[in-house]
Amino acid sequence: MPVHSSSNSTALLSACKEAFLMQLAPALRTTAELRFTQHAPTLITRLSQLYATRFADEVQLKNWCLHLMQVMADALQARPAGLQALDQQRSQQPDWFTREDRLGYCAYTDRFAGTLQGVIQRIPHLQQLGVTYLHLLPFLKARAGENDGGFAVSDFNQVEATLGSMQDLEQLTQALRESGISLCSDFILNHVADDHPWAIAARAGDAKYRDYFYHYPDRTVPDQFEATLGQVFPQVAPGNFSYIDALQSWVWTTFYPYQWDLNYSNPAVFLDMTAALLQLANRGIEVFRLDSTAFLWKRPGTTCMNQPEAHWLLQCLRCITEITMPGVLLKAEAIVATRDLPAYLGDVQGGVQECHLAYHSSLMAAAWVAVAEQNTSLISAVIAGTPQLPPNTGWLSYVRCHDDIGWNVLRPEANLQAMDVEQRLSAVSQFFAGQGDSFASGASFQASDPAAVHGTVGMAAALCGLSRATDEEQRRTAVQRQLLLYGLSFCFGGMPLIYMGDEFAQENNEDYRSVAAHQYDARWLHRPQWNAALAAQSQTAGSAAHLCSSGLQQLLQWRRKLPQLQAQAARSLLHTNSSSLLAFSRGEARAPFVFIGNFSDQPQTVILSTLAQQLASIQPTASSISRCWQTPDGEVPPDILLIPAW
Ligand code: OTU
Repeated sequence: MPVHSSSNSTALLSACKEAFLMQLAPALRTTAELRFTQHAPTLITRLSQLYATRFADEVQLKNWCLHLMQVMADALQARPAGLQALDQQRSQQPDWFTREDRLGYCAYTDRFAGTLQGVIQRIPHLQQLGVTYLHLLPFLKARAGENDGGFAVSDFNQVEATLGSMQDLEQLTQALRESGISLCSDFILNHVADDHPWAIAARAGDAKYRDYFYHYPDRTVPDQFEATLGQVFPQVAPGNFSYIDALQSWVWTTFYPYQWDLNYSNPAVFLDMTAALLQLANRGIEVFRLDSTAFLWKRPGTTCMNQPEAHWLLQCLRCITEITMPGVLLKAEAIVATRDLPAYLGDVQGGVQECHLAYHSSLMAAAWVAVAEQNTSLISAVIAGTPQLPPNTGWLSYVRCHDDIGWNVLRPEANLQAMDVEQRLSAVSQFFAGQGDSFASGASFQASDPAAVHGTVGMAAALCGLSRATDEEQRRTAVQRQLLLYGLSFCFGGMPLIYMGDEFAQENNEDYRSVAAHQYDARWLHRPQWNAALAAQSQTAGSAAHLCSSGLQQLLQWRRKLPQLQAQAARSLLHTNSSSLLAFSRGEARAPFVFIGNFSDQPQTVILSTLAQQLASIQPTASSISRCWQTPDGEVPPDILLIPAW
């Protein structure tokens, strides 16, 4: 639904406009005014909805809004000329990140290249892959000791000392930009570390900063909330509240006890976090991965996920970046069910914009279910439930990331299929933990009991069977499984992502077991170190690393030539004659691209006449490119990608 302003907010809007423009240098005003006119009505309406009741009267609300205008104007004034030029260019081409030649890569700075400066040295590797977007996992100053891989930030204005400095960050973003690569950084907006200055001030008794967090003197309110809350780390961080002696209170800690949830019902928090984001953007960060977006707003009697206000907060951030730095992209990390995902990308009809990109975690998890079950029923349900997206948005489609593969997001689809959900998802997680006659060698993550469904950890290659392969054929099969998953991520629609190590079929990293700050968190099993030997091996024919890297290159070459694969192109699920095939078309019906993937260990026959009935342009005479495609002789239609099965 479009956002409408009331007469009060119209007055507020013009006060804000005047204040904002007045603080800008005259040269910036014309463009800024255009952007303000377009996006500020939604911003002011949403801010009023979120915060009007938090202020004693309208004057206070107005003063707070004027303060925000100051923060925005300061950021725009301070924005380096090169970034302003990029903003201009991207405003003219708002679909720049959705094209078929876009490709993401994700790595830890230290594990990939030692330091931010080291990452500059690795740009040739990224260019060779065709990467246009690099997500470096958290690199800002984090708390010492346990810090959830940097997801417990102590200072938004400092880089972690071992990785470099803010100057290094600026040099890196510039070097990447010159190479056509956008830097994506996590912006951890749900929580800060317990040694962030706000948390320190709260502990010292500063009432202002105590209210940056949710704190309760006894268990009454926490217990009420706990009745409907889930748990992210049930084994090592059970519950959602931690007792903090210095505050003599229970503090909301959704994740680890040292990650204190920020209280976004307090307008001061929103203002300070906005300032932090804008300042980082001015260092040259072009994409923000907004961490844990689903959790931003708490409401009694709910799971405290996906609340309308969480969306309004994101919409406000979007309006703010649109006004001050429209070249910047927002990416939602919300690990939620398929039906709750599209809202993070805004509203198809109403024109309300939210994030540009969102992780499709259900698609990712369902693809792994298809590998385990050799059956595509669940992933087909996920795709059927994935709507067409608003203009200039796309999915972040991925095979693996630094987190576990969470099975719970699939419950709604699994519930609709005639099988016991608990048993089905447990079987999948046991399969990837290598039980029974499984080919996989991963592990279950945070399962509170062996039969419980939670997540799976392990590198893609290990989950695909490479580590247990004993002969050439098994190795080839494992690599083909991984290529099938990557093929899906390249074809689905959005920004595909290669997770560092997957380009060489890198296997698990067991080192974490002897690192004090990591040993309790099995996600480190799939957080590898850059392996120069493997990178070199990938140049030599015959190795699994080579099979994998050359296979990926081949897929990427295809992808770059297929405009049907840009994020906005339509997608239709196609019916096939086999429960282990997944088929969908992309693009217009007269010239579609067709993805067909075989998730079975056995060759499958695809009856092209079945597809032809669904797609006017495909003639039922096509032949196949691999042993499992038993079709009549003839040519492969150019717009059919047959992903070979194993
Ligand atoms: C995110 O993750 C990050 O990706 C994790 O690495 C962090 O630990 C976490 O936030 C806290 O900052 O649910 O939507 O493996 O899937 O924690 C937020 C569990 C999340 C992650 C989960 C996740």
